[in-house]
Amino acid sequence: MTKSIHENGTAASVYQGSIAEYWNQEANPVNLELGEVDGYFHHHYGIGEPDWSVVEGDAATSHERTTRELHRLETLQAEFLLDHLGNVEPEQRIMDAGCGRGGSSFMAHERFGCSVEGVSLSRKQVDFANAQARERAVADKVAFHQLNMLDTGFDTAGMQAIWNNESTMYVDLHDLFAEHSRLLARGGRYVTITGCYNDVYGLPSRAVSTINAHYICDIHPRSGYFRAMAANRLVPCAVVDLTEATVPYWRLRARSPLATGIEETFIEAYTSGSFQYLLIAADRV
Ligand code: GPP
Ligand code: MG
Repeated sequence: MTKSIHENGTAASVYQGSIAEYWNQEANPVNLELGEVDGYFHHHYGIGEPDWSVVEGDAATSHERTTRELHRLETLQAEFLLDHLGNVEPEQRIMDAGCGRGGSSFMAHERFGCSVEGVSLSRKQVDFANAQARERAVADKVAFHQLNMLDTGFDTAGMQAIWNNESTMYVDLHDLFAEHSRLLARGGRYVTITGCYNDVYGLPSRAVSTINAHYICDIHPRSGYFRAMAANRLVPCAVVDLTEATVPYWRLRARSPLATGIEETFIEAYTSGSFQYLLIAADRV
């Protein structure tokens, strides 16, 4: 039976409740084994050229070498996102919208020394990430909250920077950017890395629709980002097409024993031109 809105904690809709449920039960080895490499647990994909030697040589160690390599590419992606957050001072506060198990939040704190608030609908992800914050002895600076990113309740203009690392496809962009715009200080920075469908191709391809069904998400058109930003005082200052940079990650992942079955669909989506992997950075004016 469909759960009511209220049975789903902070979820504002039945849909959001289904997202929380997905992430509360998620335990894909492709995320957990990669995270165990160095303790940074990511829920996003990778960029950069892999060292293809990992799929060759000693079969007994190939799995582990491939896992480390996939993790390295995911970490590079997070570093690239953080490179676009601008200057953040230690006394400032920033927000990871859709923080997953907290990998990027810890990286951001280490880079800037600032306070980081991570928000997720999933109780399990929030508890996992807060346990990591305690283990790392940074719980006074990095905190995770079971909150709806569309309605966080945080103070107006209290954030110097906000990012969504592959989490915008779970929300309406106008609602999202209205809330980000409220939270960001004037002159603050917003960054997203996202998969979007390509308006030049047309409407979503079969591969894009398959990705939507796989993760229960709703991939937006590229145009939708700029429309919703413009309507909410967010002015783009950098747009980087990372499509070519992410395809090798998927080709390597397709050859890993940790593949989940969605790999060929991503390769098809990207190489057909129907889907793009973009970084968009914007100033709050
Ligand atoms: C990766 O999470 C990101 C998403 C599920 C959001 C959808 C992103 C798009 C670009 C469409 P994950 O690391 O948990 O996924 P997986 O288990 O496949 O590695
Ligand atoms: Mg993953």
